[in-house]
Amino acid sequence: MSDIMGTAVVTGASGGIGAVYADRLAKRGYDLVLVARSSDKLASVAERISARTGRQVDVMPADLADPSDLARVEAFLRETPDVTLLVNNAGLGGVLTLLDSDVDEMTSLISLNVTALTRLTYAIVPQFVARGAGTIINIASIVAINPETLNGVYGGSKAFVLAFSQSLRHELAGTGVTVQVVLPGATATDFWAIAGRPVEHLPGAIVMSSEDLVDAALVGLDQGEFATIPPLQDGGLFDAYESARQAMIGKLSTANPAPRYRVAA
Ligand code: NJP
Repeated sequence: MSDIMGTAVVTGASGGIGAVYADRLAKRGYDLVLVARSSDKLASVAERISARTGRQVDVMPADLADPSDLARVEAFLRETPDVTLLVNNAGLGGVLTLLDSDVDEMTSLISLNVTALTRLTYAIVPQFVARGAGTIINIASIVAINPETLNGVYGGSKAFVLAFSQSLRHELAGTGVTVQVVLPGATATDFWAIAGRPVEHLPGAIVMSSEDLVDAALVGLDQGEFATIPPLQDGGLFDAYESARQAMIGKLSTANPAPRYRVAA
C-alpha cells in the first residue's frame, strides 16, 4: 500500500466518471480500491491502471444497493487505516416523470444514491476525524439545483447529496477533513443509456467528456473549492446563489409568522 498518499476508495469505478477518477488518482500516487457490481469490468479497469501507474489496485465487487454488500464495504472503510480518500460516485439516474416511472425503481435509486452514500460516509468520517486528515468527494449533479430537468427522485437524491455535503463541511470544519461536492452537467457515459436516453440523443454542446469533468473537478479540489460545477462558465452565478442562501441564515426561524401570513381578522 502507498504510504505517502494512502488508498483511495472509488465507488462506481467499473466505468464512466468513477473509472476516470481511479485513473487520475492512481496517477497522483494513490493506491486504489475500486467498488462496483461488475467484477469483470472492475478487473479490467484495475489491470489497465496498475499497468500504467504501478500502483496497487484492488477490486471489491459489491452491489451498494444491497444491505449486506454495503455492510461489507462499510466494514472495510472502518477497519482499513490506509484509506485517505473516498469518492462517493456510484449513482443511478432517471429521465422519466413521476407518472411514467416506477416507484420500486425510484426506491432502488434512493438506496444507491442516498443510503449507500450516507452509510459509506458514516463509516469513514470517524476514522478521518480521529486521524485529523482525509478527503471525501461526493458526486452530486446539477439537478441538485435544477430538479425540474430530469426525474424528480433523481434530482431529489442529488439535492440530498449537496445538502448532506454542506452539512458535512460545516460539521467537519477544523478537523483536517476535506469535503468536496461535484455537480456534473451532462457527461458522456453509460449513465444516459441506462436511464433510457442514450447520450447521443443530447446536443453535443451540452455534453462534457468524463475525462474533462474529472480533470476539472480535481482542479477544483486542488484549489480548495467546496462545490465544483465544471460546466458552469460563470462561477459568480453559483456564488450569488450561495450568497442568497447565506443571507437567509439566521432569519429562518422566528416565534411569529411573517406579516404576509397574518390571519385575516
Ligand atoms: O454513470 P455510469 P456515470 N452498486 O452509469 C456503478 C453522476 N452524474 O459515471 O455496478 C455498486 O457510467 C456502475 O457499475 P456496475 C451520477 O449520478 C452523472 O455517469 O458495474 N455500483 C458504474 O461503475 C453518478 O452518481 C452525469 O454497473 C453501482 C457506476 O456506478 C456519477 O455521476 C451527470 C451500482 C455508474 O457509471 C457517476 O455516473 C450528473 C450498484 N448498485 C451526475 N449501480 C452524467 N453522466 O451525465 C451502478 O449530473 N453502479
